[in-house]
Amino acid sequence: MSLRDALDKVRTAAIKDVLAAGSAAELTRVRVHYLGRKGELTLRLKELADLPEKERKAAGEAGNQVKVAIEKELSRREADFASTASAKIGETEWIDVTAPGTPVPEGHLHLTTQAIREITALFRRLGFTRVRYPEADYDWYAFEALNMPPDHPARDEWETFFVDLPPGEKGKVVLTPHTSNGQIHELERKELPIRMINISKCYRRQSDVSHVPMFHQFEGLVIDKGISVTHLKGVLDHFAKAYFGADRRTRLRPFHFRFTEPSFEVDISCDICGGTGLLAGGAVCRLCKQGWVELGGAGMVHPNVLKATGVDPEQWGGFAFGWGVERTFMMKAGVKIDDLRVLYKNDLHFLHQF
Ligand code: FA5
Repeated sequence: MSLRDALDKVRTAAIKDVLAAGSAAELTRVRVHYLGRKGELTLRLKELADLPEKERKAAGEAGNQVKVAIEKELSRREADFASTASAKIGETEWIDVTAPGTPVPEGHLHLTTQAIREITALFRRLGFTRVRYPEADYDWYAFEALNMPPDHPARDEWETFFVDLPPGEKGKVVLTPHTSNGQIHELERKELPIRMINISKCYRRQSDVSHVPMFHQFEGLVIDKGISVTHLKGVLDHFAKAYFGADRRTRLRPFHFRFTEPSFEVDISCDICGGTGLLAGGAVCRLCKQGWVELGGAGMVHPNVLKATGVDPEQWGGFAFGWGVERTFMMKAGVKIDDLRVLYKNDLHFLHQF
C-alpha cells in the first residue's frame, strides 16, 4: 500500500472513531491514539523521511491535510461536548438568591475592653474625664508622692515589678502596680478642680482565682472645694447600682491606705453565691468564701499627697478610689465567672459566651 493510501485509511478510521466517541474523555483517547507522540498518524508522517525527494513534498502535503481534517473533526466534537456539559450545569448547580446567607463569623471586643468602655461612659455622665498615664513609671509617682517613702513597709502590698533601668531623678522605674500614679500626674498639672477617671494596666506578682499578674484598674480623683465623704459614697453608690443592678449591695469597710485618710475598702455582694458565701449544695463559694468580693479601695485624699504636688490642702480637698476592672466585670449580674484567670486564657469557647 502506498503512503497516500495508508494516510487515507488513517483519516477514515480516525474520523469514524471521533464520531463514535461518547464523551470528552473518549475523545481525548482518540486524539492521543492518532495524533499523540506515538499516534498512528504521527508514525506515518515519520515515514516521509524515507521517501525519495521528489515524492516527499506531495506526500507531506497530503499528510498535513489528513492531520488538519482529523483536528477539525476533533475540535468540533470537543466543542459539542463542552456546550452539552455547560447546559447541564443549569440542571444540577443552581442558587436560590432568596435563601438566607451563611453568616460570616463575627468577632467582638475583649470582655475587659467592653467593661472599660462601659465604665468610662458611666463616669463620663457624672462629669469625669478619661485620662491615661504611663504604665511604666517612676517610683515617685507610684509610691513616694503617694505618701509611701522609700523602704516603707506599706509598699510590700503592691508586689511590684521593677524595670531594670538606671534610676532617674524621680527614682527607679516600675511597672505601675496601681493607677494611683495618675493622681500625682493629674495634681502636678495644677489644673483645678479635677474630675478624672484614669484607666490603665497594672502589674503585680500575683496569680490565683481572684488575681492575675496583669490587670486593669479605674481610678477616680475628685479635687475641689468643700468635698466630703458623702460625695464619695454618692458616686460609688451610683456606680454600683448603675453597673451591677439595684439589687446588689455594697459596703464600705474601714481600711488603711497611705494616700487617703480616712480610707475604705469597697465590697459588693457576690453574684456567684448571692451574697451568702455558700453554693446550692452547701459548699463554700470558691470565689468569695464569705458573700462579699472586694472591688477596690477609696478614701479622702491625704493632705501629704496634695502637699507633695504643691496643692494647698487648706483650700483644696477631695476623694479618690481605685477598683479592679476585671473584678468589677466578674461581679456583673449574670456573668458568673469563678476564676479571674479565664479572662486571659484566650479560650474562644469562653469568650464567645458573652
Ligand atoms: C489599690 O491599688 C489602691 N491604689 C486603690 C485606691 C485608690 C485606694 C485610691 C484609695 C484611693 P488595692 O491593692 O486594694 O488598692 O487594689 C485595688 C483593686 O484592684 C482590688 O480591690 C482589686 O479589685 C484589684 N486588684 C488588685 N490586684 C489585682 C490582681 N492581681 N488581679 C486583679 N485585680 C486586682
